[in-house]
Amino acid sequence: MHAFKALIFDVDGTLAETERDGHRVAFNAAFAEAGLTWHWEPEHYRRLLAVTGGKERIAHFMEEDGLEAPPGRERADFIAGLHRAKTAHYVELLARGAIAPRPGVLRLLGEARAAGIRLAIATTTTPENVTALLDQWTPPDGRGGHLSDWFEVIAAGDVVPNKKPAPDIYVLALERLGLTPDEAVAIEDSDNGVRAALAAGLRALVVTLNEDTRDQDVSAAPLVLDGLGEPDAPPRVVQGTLGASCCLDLAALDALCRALGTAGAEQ
Ligand code: XBP
Ligand code: MG
Repeated sequence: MHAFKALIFDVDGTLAETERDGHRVAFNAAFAEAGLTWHWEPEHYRRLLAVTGGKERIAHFMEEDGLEAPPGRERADFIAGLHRAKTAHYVELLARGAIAPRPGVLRLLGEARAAGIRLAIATTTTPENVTALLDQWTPPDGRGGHLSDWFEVIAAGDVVPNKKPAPDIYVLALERLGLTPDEAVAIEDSDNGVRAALAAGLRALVVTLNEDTRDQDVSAAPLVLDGLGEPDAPPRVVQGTLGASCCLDLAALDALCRALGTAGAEQ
């Protein structure tokens, strides 16, 4: 018996490094296609990541740089059109196999599924991006099929009024799972994600920092690593402990839940 019933994963930056070589490239392709000279370099894009949601990010950029929609175009409609084109470019890029899972992701998903732990997603990105990303990877149990089918709940994008750092998407994921916050563990990569999960009441929270988020303040999370890691390539522990485990596995997550006193599944 494990100390939690479900794992709720963030997507961008957590399951894979999707931002710099994925979303950013797709935004730039959409801008070029629309005849705009806008171009987001990696450093600029990293700063823009403070704003979650692609449409919201474009709107923020336009505001910051005093940019207007073309004459005769309504602003929200213009942004929505750009964003639709961006999504198409992103999905196309994924179909070319451009983005690999972060080390340890498929291992942990495989362990969780074999143990009957339920899987869910809570992300600000567009739903079709999530399935496109998951389904380019081979499910680790060797039985074929689609990896997206392993996830009982995929809570994504505009289905909630407020994106992260608001708690809405986690609240929705928990609601759809029919679980209380103490029965699930969240896995995130950013300060916005940490704030969202904590505000939804999820105390068992693991952060796997990456190139874009390594300088962010995620100190409110009880366990912070630089990745999930693999037995032959353990992660660096930034905060908290992996217990007796060398990388993030179910035993480490059990120990985390017990230390926090969540251990919902055992009560
Ligand atoms: C991800 C995001 C998303 C993506 C772009 O945050 O902020 O906006 O960058 O996706 P998180 P869309 O990892 O916290 O979910 O363009 O589809 O919005
Ligand atoms: Mg993220």
